[in-house]
Amino acid sequence: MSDCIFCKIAAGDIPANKVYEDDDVVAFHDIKPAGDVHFLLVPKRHVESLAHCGADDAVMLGKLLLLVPKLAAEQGLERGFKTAINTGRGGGQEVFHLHVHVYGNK
Ligand code: DGP
Repeated sequence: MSDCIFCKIAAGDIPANKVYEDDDVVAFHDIKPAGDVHFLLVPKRHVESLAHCGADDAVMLGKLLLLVPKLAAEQGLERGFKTAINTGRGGGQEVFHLHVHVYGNK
C-alpha cells in the first residue's frame, strides 16, 4: 500500500533501525520503545491486521512467531520478553499493517 509506513520501511523507502530482514519479513526497532529493547516484526506483504489473516497466511504467521525468541535473544532479552499483536482500533492498533511487538528489559 502506497501510504503505509511499514510498507515503506519494508521496501527501504524510509529508514528504520533494522535488526533482521529476509524475503518475507523485516524487523526493526520501535520509535517509541516500551523497554530497554523494543522491536517490531512485520511481514513485507501488506496485511492490515491479525483479523485480516486467513489460512493462506499460516506460514507467514508461523515464521513471524518463530523468529520472535531468536531475535529477542540476539537483542539481549535472554531473561524473557513480552509479545503483543494489537488488533483494530479497540485493540490499540495505530499502524494498520500487521506487526508483532517484542519488548523487554535486559
Ligand atoms: P500499534 O499501536 O500496535 O499499531 O504500534 C505501532 C508502533 O509502531 C508504535 O509503537 C510506534 C511504532 N512506529 C510508528 N511509526 C513508526 C516509524 O515510522 N518507525 C518505527 N521504527 N516505528 C514506528
